[in-house]
Amino acid sequence: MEFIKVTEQAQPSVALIELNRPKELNALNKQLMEELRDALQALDKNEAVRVIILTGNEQAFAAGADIKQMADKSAIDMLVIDQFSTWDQIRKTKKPLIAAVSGFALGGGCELAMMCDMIMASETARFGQPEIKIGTIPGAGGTQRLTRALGKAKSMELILTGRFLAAEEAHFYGLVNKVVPVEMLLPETFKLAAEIAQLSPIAVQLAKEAINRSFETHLDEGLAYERRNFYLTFASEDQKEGMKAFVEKRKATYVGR
Ligand code: DAK
Repeated sequence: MEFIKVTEQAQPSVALIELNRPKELNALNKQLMEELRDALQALDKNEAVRVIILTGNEQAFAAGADIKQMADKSAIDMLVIDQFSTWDQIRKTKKPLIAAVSGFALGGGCELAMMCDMIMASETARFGQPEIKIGTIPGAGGTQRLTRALGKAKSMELILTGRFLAAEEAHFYGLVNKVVPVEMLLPETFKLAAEIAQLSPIAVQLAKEAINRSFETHLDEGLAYERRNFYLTFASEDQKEGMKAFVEKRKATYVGR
């Protein structure tokens, strides 16, 4: 791996992926996204991992897709090379994926953070979809996910002007879960991850799937999907253990079966 760093057990059951192209503010080129796809696929299969954290560095989570790599491409090049298909893996990841964002999260960087299940932000985090300033528009879900998170008015303002949203404002609008001082970003993110990692991975995965359904379907279908996943948890040892432990007034131990 050249452009990302993966630590499988950064903390027990929690993996850490660090985007690592600092000179280019972690611009997401083809190779980086291929490495990220491969890492996510491997961690998703790794039973020792229950939660994955994705982060950048203090200056940037990621300043977008690599503009230099796409500047002179034609529409047909984009279609035929289809280098952006690697991005599909982010939303296919079954385990909880938490973005820890400091500095710039712009364009594809903002979209990448929004594809994660939760976003923890440092006080220096700045979110934006500035594609309009380089003559294009968001292409990895920005017009959809930002609008769902912020509402139409603010999303229009950001996408049509390319303005940035500061961390506190992003928190006010519900784009991020929490804003913390820079030095607390990873410790606080690990704390959140550890809380989830001790729970039943089966229930966590089914809950994540059901929440994501709410963005993809109408209410009736979403509710039916949720009910199906709820019933499915009763096929797991974890559900038996969780409910038994509650009745016996002890802490449950979840094995992921
Ligand atoms: N691509 C390539 N290089 C970048 C870059 C980027 N997005 N962002 C920064 N860099 C490079 C700069 O060129 C510079 O390199 P050198 O000149 O030193 O070689 C280095 O990083 C440091 O940047 P600056 O010198 O510009 O640093 P400043 O502090 O002055 O400014 C900045 C920071 C973040 C405000 C500025 O760099 C900037 O505006 N960057 C571009 C932000 C942007 O427009 N991002 C959106 C790109 S379009 C899709 C998936 C994804 C996408 C589309 C489709 N599908 C799944 C279909 C995504 C598209 C995009 O993200």
